[in-house]
Amino acid sequence: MVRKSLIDMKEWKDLQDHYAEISGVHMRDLFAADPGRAERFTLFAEGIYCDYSKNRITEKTMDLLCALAGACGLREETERMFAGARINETENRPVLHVALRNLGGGPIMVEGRDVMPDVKGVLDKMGAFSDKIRNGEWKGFSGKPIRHVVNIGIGGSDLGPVMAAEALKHYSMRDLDVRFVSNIDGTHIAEALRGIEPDRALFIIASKTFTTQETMTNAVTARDWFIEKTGGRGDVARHFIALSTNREEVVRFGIDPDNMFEFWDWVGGRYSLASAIGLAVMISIGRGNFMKLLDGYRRMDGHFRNAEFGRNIPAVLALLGVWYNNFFGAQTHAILPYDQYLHRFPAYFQQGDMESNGKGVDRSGRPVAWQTGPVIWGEPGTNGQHAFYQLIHQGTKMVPADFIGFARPLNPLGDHHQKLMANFFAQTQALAFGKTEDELRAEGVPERLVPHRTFSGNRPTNTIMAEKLTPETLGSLIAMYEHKIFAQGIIWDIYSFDQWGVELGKALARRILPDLDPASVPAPGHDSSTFALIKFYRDCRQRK
Ligand code: G6Q
Repeated sequence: MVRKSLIDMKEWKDLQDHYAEISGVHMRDLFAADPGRAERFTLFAEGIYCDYSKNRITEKTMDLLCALAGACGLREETERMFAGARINETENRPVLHVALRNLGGGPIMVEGRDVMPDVKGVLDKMGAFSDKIRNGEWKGFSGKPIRHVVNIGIGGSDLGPVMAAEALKHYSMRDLDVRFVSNIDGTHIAEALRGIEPDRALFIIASKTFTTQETMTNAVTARDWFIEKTGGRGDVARHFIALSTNREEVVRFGIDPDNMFEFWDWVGGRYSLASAIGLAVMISIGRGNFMKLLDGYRRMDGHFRNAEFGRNIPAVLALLGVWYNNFFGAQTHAILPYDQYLHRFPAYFQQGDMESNGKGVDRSGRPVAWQTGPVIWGEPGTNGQHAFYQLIHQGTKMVPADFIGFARPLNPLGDHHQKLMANFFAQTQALAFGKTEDELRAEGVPERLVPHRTFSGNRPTNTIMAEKLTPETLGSLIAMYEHKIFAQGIIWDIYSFDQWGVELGKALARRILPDLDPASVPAPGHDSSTFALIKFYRDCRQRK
């Protein structure tokens, strides 16, 4: 179905008109005029408290945005996703990460077959395996239990497990040492292998395709290291397992197919944490906690599927993102967790969002005439406050931001948490309300410093809170962002579940690789810059 161009929709034009009315309005005035504003613009669902009152919106804005979501078919497209339709049309696949957490739910059909028994079967297998690693029943070749778990993967097969292992470290089995290797740069694996006892190591080769250059190179290096360190006595099959969809390649690598944990082509890499790709996390936090994580996801899936747009946290966050991205011209969006355990959360959704919605043509293949996904970035608070927040407060760019925080600390130490949260609340307050020239003068600030110390305010933020960072909360937060990304993709009329943009660089790297061999004659056809760079590299390498 060819959809009407987004910018030709009546709902879009209504928003343009509304933008003209509201762009000069200050949040200070919106708050002053409406004592019920915070309550009006706060949602609470599945343990997630989402205050979006500090945005440049009125009720009319939200009504118009929700009307846009309706006109773009968000409800229908959501149902198509949950029903297993092939909504990833450029790869001709369904998009069913929601099936991975549909535990206790009904059947989900792909090509007339319920996928839930397979999902549960793999989860049971993961559970049994992680129990054995954790209780020491699974022994290395020398008879000792496993102590080091090294996950080798990249992109979607790395960022999620790293993020979740860090986020849930508090719940982890501390005497298991879980490490992650992703980069093709040999430094990554060289450092990751330091101090590992080979007879107590488990290598998890996490690759959906089992052909990814980085992962397979690192896997072969790990296998060579293992064989060398064990003097050939080590049993690769006891120390290497695979998370993959590609049985043939897994077997070719020397992994026992019984130790392959399967997932399916309807699980996109960046949406695969809840699949077998999460095994390192399950080993670290245990089967029970992993199931709680899935339950948090499931609850947010249900909320997104069923709540009306105006009461729907992922939909509201998506619509606010569209509001700033497409009407205010904001180029970026910051994710700012006030929790050290979430330090990889922005990086995880940097991929989740930018690989999904960094697209330049609509679903019919026409170049889009509107902005699509923003640049996603962020760091934990309060560190960021002492680094880049200056620009968010006083720079010339609008940077809409999500502030994420928790009421209860996992490490209650003195007054750390009270101070952390005081900063958390203060930042969104400062961004919304700023500080006026009059206020500065009343404080006796010298006139020449007044412009420098003025804060314009009116800078939008969402405050997302939960009682405590638990596996359930993390699952709900992840699903919240996943569905936000999906909803924005539908509104922008783009395919969010392919990633053709990463292919060209990979293909060119394959072509360049033989040219780096000093004995080779570089293939013709490189541009003059690339040719000169390769020459410089080869010359440096040939110097004694
Ligand atoms: C994610 C992408 C990409 C992918 C990696 C690893 O959505 O598809 O980041 O996850 O390229 O792929 P493999 O798991 O196949 O090694």
